[in-house]
Amino acid sequence: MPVKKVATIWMNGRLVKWDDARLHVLSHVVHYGSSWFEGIRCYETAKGSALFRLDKHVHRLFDSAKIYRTAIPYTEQQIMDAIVETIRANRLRACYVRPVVYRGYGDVGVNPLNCPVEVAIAVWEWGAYLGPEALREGIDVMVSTWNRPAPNTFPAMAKAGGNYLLSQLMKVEAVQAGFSEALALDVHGYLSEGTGENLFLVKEGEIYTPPISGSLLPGITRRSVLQIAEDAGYRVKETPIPREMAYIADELFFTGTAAEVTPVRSVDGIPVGSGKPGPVTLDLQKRFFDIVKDAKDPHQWLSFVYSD
Ligand code: PPE
Repeated sequence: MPVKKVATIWMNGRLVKWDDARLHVLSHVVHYGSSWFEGIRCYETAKGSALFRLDKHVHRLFDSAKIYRTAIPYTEQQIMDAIVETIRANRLRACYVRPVVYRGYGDVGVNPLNCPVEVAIAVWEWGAYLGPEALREGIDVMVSTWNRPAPNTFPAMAKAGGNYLLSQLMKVEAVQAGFSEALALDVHGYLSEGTGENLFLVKEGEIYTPPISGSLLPGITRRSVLQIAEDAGYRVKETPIPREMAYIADELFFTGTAAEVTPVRSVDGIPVGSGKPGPVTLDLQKRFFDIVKDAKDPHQWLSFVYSD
C-alpha cells in the first residue's frame, strides 16, 4: 500500500514539501544502513488527538543512536516539539509518526564519523498494520528459518535501520509461503519476536513474553501491555520460552506501535488454542484501545497535540 502523502516533512530543523524531502545517493545510510528510527502513533481519542508514549519513543531513539556512538544534534525536548509541530502543520487527527536519524552525505567508506547526523520526521495516516481483519480475526504466522542475532552481534536493543535487513529476510520468506508474518527464534532456539512486533502468549491463564535478553527490541507497546496486564490482575512472566510453547499455547498475540495488539490464530499451520483470538488477548486488546481511543489513561501515556 503506497504511503498517503501529506504536505510537509520536518528535515533538519525545518518543514519542507513532501516531495522535496530527499537525500544524496552517496549518503552513508544508503550504503551501510546507518539509521535509527522510531514509530509512534497519534490517536484520535475521545479527548482529542494524542501521541502514545511520546517521551519513551523519543528516549529510545536517543538510546539507539547512543549505542552507535552517534550524537543527535537536538535535545529530546526539541524532537518531541518537532513531532507535534509536524502533525499540526499537516493538520492530522490520527497518524503514524516516523522520526529517523541517519548518517548523510560526506565521506564514502564504512567509517561514519565524517558524515553528518541528520534528522527527519514524517507523518502519515496508517491503518491496521497487518490488514483490516487482523485485529479482529488474528493472523497466520510461520516460525522463520532465520534466527534473531546472537548476543554481541547486531544490537537488538537499538532500533537501527540495518537490523531490518534481517526482518526483511523473515518477512519475505513468510509472505511468499502464504503467511502474514514470521515468528523468529533467538540463537538458542527460544521464541524471540516478529519482524516488527513483540510476542506474548497465554497458557493456563498466565501471560508469558520473552525477556529482553532474547534478542528483541524492548517494545514500548510490550512494556505497556505488561503494565495493563498487571493492572488487570493477570500473572505475567518475562522468561525464555521454548518454541513448542507456541504450538500448545492457549493464546498468542503480537504487540507493536504499528501492529497494536494483534492476535495470532495459527503457527506453522497449527491452530493456536481454538484457532480464534482468545479471551485474554481480546481483553488486553480492549484495555489497550480504551486508553488510546477512549483516553482512559491512568498512567498519563497520552500527550495531546492540539490545545482546542
Ligand atoms: N520488535 C521490532 C523488531 C519492531 O520493529 C517493533 C516496532 C517492535 C518490536 C515493537 O516495538 P514498539 O513499537 O515500541 O511497541 N516496529 C515498528 C516499525 C514497523 C514497520 O514496519 O516499520 C512499529 O511498530 O512502529
